[in-house]
Amino acid sequence: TGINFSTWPWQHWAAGRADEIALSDGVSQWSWAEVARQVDNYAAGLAAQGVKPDQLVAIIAPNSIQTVWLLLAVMRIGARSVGLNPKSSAPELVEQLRRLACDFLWTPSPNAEVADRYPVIELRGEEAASPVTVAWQPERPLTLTLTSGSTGQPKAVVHAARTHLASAQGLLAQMDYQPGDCWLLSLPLFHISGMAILWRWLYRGAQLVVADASDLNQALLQVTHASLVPTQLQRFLAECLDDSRDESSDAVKAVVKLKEVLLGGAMIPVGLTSQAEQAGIRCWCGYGMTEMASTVTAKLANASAGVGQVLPQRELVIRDGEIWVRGETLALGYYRNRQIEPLSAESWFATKDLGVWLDGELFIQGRADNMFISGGENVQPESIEQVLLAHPAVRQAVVLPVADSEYGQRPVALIMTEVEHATKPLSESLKQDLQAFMAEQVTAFRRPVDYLMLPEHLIGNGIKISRRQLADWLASQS
Ligand code: 4YB
Repeated sequence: TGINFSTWPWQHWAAGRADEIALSDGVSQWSWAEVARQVDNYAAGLAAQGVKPDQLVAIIAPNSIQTVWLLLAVMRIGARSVGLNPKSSAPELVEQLRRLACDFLWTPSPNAEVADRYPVIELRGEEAASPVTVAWQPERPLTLTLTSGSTGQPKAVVHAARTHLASAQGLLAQMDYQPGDCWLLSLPLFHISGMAILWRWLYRGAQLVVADASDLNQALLQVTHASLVPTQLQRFLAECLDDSRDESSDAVKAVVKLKEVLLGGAMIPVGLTSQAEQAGIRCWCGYGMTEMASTVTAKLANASAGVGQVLPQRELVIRDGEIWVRGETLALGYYRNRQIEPLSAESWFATKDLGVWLDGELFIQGRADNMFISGGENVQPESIEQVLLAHPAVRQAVVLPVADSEYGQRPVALIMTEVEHATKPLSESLKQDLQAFMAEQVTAFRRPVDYLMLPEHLIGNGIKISRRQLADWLASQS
């Protein structure tokens, strides 16, 4: 029983809730009527600069109010956008833009090496003399979102309003996000987790808050809803609980307006969600991926490490241990050579994630392509990481194989700790502590043979750590 929009969602809300606050950037606020007017003006500005339907605009920017306006305006004129990580190196960006064959570029920090190759557009409003004619079309390809598998170049996943809205509808059948609630744009729009926040906002007609990415913890105190990767929640709780040390947990609850947090993107430690619940924050554990427009399964956090049940509008099966998905939220395809090609030959999409159903709940065991063999035994790095994460000193853990003459490969753990700085080697005492800890919990062939500090420069875009880059780094260490 979802909403069937017959216009662009912001126009829908501008008609029904014209004066209600829709958007805020911490300084200014816009009502739905103002959002609809601004989008039309920016759309006219794009059209005046020559942007045409079905053309591709690359956006290289961190989240900002401008990024939101641009994304909406690009859709409004029937064009498409793709977000690139602004932290990528210039050669990486040049290569991605070339592969995407983008028509225009927008970036707040032009770099000659990148920007000289493409027409750079401006975000400027113009009073539309003749209104932009592209009508609402839920099937129209609108957004491209890059997703990097463990190998090779990132793929550009194409979604339409229909798939994004189906994703929002199914998730909001579970999570409570009402007009008056504000969801922080807490993850980048160039990643599906950020894009999904935008569409939940559009679907519900609630509020979206865009804040300076440099102070996430401060922004989290101003909103009711946020999407976070586990490490972000960990940092928030550490800082927030630290500030109110010696005070009761009631004092913590008083400063935190946050009602609901959606977690995802990686294994979610149970200890983390129970700590958040003590601070009065309801946590939802999600499992999802770019090809399915974000969350596929979700549940309210509890004592089990599972990721709950399948949300409405999605289907999920496990074949030979691997998770396959499909449904209304499935992407239109991958963008290659200016064409949209099907994700796969059949209607189901193979995720490469291994999973099991236990007590009516899905458990993610790790990615099939991360598994390696040690002395004839299968080793799933994620299962070792999960145990390491339960150690109080460990904030982040990545387990990788290293070559071994006797076993073929053996596990090594890269660790980020609560206290130490990433430039220092791990202390001997912590190493010994971890060895003893692991000896109690996992069988011998799964115990890491060494523990190293996770190099800070490879922690990545803050969403996902690249195992490939870490493996290259590890190989260069010996
Ligand atoms: C997982 C996993 C899990 C994904 N356990 N591995 O709106 C949301 O759903 C959201 C909220 C907060 C943070 C992130 C999100 C996401 O969208 C995450 C979606 C995502 O990570 N997409 S991805 O294409 O970049 O990667 C997908 C892969 O990530 C999956 O195939 C899994 O391997 C892994 N993953 N959730 C363990 N709960």
